[in-house]
Amino acid sequence: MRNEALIVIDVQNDFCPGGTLAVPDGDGIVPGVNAMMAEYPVVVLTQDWHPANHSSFASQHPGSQLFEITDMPYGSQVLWPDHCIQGTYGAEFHSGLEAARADLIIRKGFNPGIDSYSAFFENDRSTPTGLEGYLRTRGIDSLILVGLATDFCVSYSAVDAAGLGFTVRVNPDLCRAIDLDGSLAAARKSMASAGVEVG
Ligand code: VGL
Ligand code: ZN
Repeated sequence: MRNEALIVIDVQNDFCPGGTLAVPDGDGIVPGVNAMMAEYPVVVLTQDWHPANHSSFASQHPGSQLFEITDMPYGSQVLWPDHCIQGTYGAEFHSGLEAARADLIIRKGFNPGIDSYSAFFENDRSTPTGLEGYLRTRGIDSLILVGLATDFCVSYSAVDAAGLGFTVRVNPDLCRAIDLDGSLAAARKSMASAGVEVG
């Protein structure tokens, strides 16, 4: 437990009801996440943090549809509604989240040409965010992940963390999913094969 960090993924207004990429009941996890934050020696929050012209936004691809999948140089990419734009209300943490508890806030998705679901690597799965070094230099070898959304940023973060050699558990009660075309089932499968404990 002492070498374990709690990683809270993207509990931001745009992923909560009323937000531009609202996850059903996204705000329902806030009380439980606050309670967990009080119990862990190391707490990291992630913050999706896009420039207004981010290439993951359908608005940047004339003629495309929301949630369409497109080919990018680094692989396939879902085209999202504009969300979590740097400095806007939608990018702020949910007001009920006890964000002051965080030791570190790591921002991701700030490079206009590439998305970053994972807290560890951009979507090319190789450009680091720096979080691995932070955790290792603090002596952390085990992670528990909660947050939004289960099937995108939580699962990508969990799979990457397992690949880096961390022991990883996802608490599904404190996650909520977008569930786009089977994405939740796919995420469960990839977490299981990466050795992520879900429960
Ligand atoms: C997320 C889609 C786009 C997430 C972030 O936090 O799961 N999903 N950007
Ligand atoms: Zn995003």
